[in-house]
Amino acid sequence: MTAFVHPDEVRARFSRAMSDMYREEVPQYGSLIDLVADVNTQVLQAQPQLAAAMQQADELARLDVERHGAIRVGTQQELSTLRRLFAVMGMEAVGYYDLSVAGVPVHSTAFRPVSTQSLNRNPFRVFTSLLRLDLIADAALRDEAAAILAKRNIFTARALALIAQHEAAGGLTDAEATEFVSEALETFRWHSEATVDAATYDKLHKAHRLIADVVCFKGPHINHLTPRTLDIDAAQAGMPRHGMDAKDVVEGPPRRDCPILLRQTSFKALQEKVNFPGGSSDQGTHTARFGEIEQRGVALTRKGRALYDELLANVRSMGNAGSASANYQDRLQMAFAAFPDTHEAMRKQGLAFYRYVLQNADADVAPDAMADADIEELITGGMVRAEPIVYEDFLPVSAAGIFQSNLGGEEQKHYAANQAQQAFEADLGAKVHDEIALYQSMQDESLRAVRAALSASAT
Ligand code: OOG
Ligand code: NI
Repeated sequence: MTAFVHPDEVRARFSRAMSDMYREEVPQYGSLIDLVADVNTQVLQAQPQLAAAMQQADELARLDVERHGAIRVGTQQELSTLRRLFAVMGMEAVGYYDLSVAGVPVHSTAFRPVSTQSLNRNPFRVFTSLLRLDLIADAALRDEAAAILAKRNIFTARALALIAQHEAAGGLTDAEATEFVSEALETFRWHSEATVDAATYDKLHKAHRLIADVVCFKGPHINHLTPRTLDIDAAQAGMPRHGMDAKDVVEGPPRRDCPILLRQTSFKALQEKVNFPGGSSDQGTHTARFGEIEQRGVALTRKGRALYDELLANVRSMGNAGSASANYQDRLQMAFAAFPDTHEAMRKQGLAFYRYVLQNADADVAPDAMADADIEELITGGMVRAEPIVYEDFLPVSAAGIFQSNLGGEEQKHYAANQAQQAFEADLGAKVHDEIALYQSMQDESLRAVRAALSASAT
């Protein structure tokens, strides 16, 4: 029997290779990684309790390899093949994000590992957007874009063969996995030569900058990678000192004692030279690639998420100014005073998800009493601890903010709210996981394990 490389290992290799490639393509990303590493070291030194908690939750080891990336594709064929490619690395489509409301003609999902064990080994995720040509008003332009996209093939022949091999055999050998990583990498590489002439590029660019980005190049270049920081405000403040043009505001919830969901910011996309084919002397520039940082907190239940959405909407609708207005962070802070900021309160009010861990099975309580004790009693009694479950997904309003500040333009396009999850899933060739259901089952599973261990020790 041939031994297959575990998909988690293929993903870890791939994420490392992507990071190395992007560091070469966009040197500022390397500076960002260094900055984040410094900030994280300082936080862990200053907060030994946090360091211990992360150690205990098995999260410390993944901190340095933690990152996500993003790509944008143009066709059903590209999206469904990506699903098969990411499956080789144990990554599945989680969540549906409609960004048309925010003026970006795409809808998206995130490919990521789903089990706790796989997330702890390597949480690499790829936010993947599909261009919605149906939102382009001009029919001739829509057809032209579709015709250009129909001609390209974003995967190498060998990558396609290895995907098929993985599906047929159920895994890849070490040599195949190595080859797969380097072949898959080709899909995400930057190509400075456009596939269309300058006039076509300009026309598509005028329709929407994002359309040009998706349609005019050989492949879906990785447009950013994002390490995880333990203090996003410190990292944001450090960016200008390291020569980075930081985005104005941090997206997501405000700074809190107990972080929730996801906070994100980026250095703005760089202007890069573009050449046009056929020996044309035309030169242009293209703005697409940037670096981002994120700070992750506890995953919220549907109830917690509804409260988050409500508070955020309140802040953003004040004076209808969105996140661009002055005092945004202050107003955010004020509005979120209504969101409990201790883990105990969030847990008791059912706002966030926790993993229950038996920590002291032979405590001073009669075992049969423990077996049916209320979970809160067990926590108070010190037999069980509740660890926050990290939010592994994305936030549509934040993602829109990241898109907007990196498309390089001031203009805002408006599309009507246009959820099309079923059409997206048809193009993907699979249903996306409901992210909240995944957290719920992690929490339930941990409770079941605690109960099982207690009743085993009671007999
Ligand atoms: C994706 C932007 C969204 C995030 O972290 O929310 C994103 C893109 O620009 O393609 O990456
Ligand atoms: Ni991102």
